[in-house]
Amino acid sequence: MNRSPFANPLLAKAASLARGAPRHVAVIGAGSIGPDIAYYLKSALPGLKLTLIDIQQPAIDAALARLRGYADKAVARGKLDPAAAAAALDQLEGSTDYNRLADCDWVIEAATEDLALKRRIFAEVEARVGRDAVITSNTSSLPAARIFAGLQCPDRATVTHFFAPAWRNPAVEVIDWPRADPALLAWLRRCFAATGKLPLTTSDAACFMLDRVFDNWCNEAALLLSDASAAQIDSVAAEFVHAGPFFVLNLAQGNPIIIETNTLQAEEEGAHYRPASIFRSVARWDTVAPGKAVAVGDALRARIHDRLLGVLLSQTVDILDRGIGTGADLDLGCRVALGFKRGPLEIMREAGDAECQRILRQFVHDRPGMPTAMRAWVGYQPLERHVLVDQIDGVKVITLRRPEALNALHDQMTDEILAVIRRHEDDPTVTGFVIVGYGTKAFCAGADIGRFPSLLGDAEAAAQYARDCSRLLVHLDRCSKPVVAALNGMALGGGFELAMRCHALVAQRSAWMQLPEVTLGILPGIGALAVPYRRWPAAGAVFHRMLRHGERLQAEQAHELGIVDALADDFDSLMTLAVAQVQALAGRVPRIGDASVAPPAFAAEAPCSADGRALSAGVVALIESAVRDAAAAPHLHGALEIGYRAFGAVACTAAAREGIAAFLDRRTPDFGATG
Ligand code: DAK
Repeated sequence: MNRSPFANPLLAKAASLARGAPRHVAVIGAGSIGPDIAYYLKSALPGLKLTLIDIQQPAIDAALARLRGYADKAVARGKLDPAAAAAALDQLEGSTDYNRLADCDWVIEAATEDLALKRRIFAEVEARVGRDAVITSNTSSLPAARIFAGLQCPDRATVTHFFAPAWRNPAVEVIDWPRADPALLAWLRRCFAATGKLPLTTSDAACFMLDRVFDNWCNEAALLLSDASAAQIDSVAAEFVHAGPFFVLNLAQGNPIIIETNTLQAEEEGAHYRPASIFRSVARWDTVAPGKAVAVGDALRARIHDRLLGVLLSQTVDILDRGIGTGADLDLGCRVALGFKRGPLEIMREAGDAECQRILRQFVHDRPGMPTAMRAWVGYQPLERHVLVDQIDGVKVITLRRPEALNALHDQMTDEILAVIRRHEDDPTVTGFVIVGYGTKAFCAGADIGRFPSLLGDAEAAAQYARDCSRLLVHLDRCSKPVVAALNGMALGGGFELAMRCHALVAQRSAWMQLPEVTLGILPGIGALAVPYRRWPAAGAVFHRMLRHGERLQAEQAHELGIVDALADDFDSLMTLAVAQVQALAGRVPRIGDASVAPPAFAAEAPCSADGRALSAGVVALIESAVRDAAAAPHLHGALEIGYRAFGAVACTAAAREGIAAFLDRRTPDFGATG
């Protein structure tokens, strides 16, 4: 499984791939998912020519109207400007004529889940497209080996499994089946990652990785209906998922899908996968909406809980034992594509080994034939969940991967970065490290704001948390091997604080930096009050504005100020520069100076954000005094300590409570009454 040389798909350089960006894509099937795939592609690649093929003209007309509706809605909500919407709808056509495929470089089939139909379509496609055209099928269950058995050139074909709604849901499974050309897989993975998707490589098992989880989760829920109502089962499932299985089945009209996919699994792997017979007699489930619950007695709750967790554990160990996907991808995919609150391996870790083993033992007893663990329990946990690790020319590339939160840092991610550096620091074959963000939008959107509410109100605990969180940064201060930050997009708050402790920064021209903490009623507690003034004293006035007003700093200006060492036009050159910087710094890692510094005085200015919103005067005053005290401190350690304590102080303010709550409630904070 996964023959790609890189875990981060964007590290496969464009020039190394056999194909360039697609120019003409056809999507076959104007039903439910085809048009959504088309809209995703046209939004991400507006210059692309896209042809939607179907045998029914009314279906095509309805699909094109749907796409126009999406674009209109996005403009009305301010998510898309009218010019971008017009570009997304330009060069978009529908046709019932397969001859329109002739000059396509990629054909995506998204017809009904019917093996014979799909094979007929691919025969038609292959008769019309050129030898180099890529062919992919959007199926949630049918193995590539079956679908493409009749193709003359199967090496250019694979399954790309999208998730609803395909224009917005980033997950897409890319199936690595033996006959697919590895270069095709590398191209598809890069193409998806470069257009905002999250490609997850899986092997060619029936239902791949994520549908094995989803289908069996739903099937198990249906089997439990002999003991409990759909509403009770969904109420208990809320511990694990944002929406219960029956609610989702109603939403997706999913009963026939479970019948199909579980019948396929039963045919391939045994009768224990047979779909619950009730799926054939019920059209709509009587259940509760997410956030609502019905009463469930303790004994019944425990039984439902254990069966649902049982099927999740059973599928998880099976997926990992058979190498269908990786643990990190499974966790991420379950969160992003299936709406799980935590990935199954995270749930396993939190529940503890003994409890999980008890539940799995009971589950395979109740459901004979279902998979059980084939190796020691501890062996299932991945080394890293939130970072990817690659190697280029003796340099370890650490990719921050939390696409659902723009790569925001949390404790586990910080610990993983530190663990990777520690693991390779003494390895003579490793020259140093590059840290980069996953995707094209963000290096890192800062610290995970969801963590902050628990820090408010206790100055000592908040300051201690800041100290604890700084262990990675303090390690970088002393690290003997160079660590370079490659800013591939926005670097905000704690993400910029991480970058400023790296030994060099390189950035794409489109990248930008910001310290938005003051707009949240807090302050940056892990270095930004102290480090920039010691490291780039000439940029003191710029950092004052960033700290007090949350002003953005564009990569080009940061380069002029000497904060960013080199600029790149695109991701490939960024990585080349970053690796070269590591090599150039080997054996002469620069250190942040200890000596006190004299930053410029703060001008008397109203506390307001760069876009004119009123901020908290109290928080601005805390920032200014901490900057002055930290600059005067006789050594870096003391200056950092001032920042930790300032964070403790700000955590006890009404402004912090308001700012954090407003972000999490998705509203503008009102600092009018907070001081
Ligand atoms: N934390 C958690 N989730 C985040 C996030 C963050 N920092 N930034 C973005 N996200 C999530 C969004 O909530 C959204 O989730 P869903 O709504 O899809 O569930 C998803 O990422 C995509 O974001 P948007 O939909 O908002 O994307 P847009 O392109 O529209 O906007 C944005 C991008 C970056 C302008 C916007 O997301 C934004 O304003 N995000 C917040 C950025 C921010 O304020 N970051 C700084 C955080 S404060 C300390 C340690 C560290 C720190 C302080 C103390 N101690 C240990 C004491 C550091 C503090 C910070 O970093």
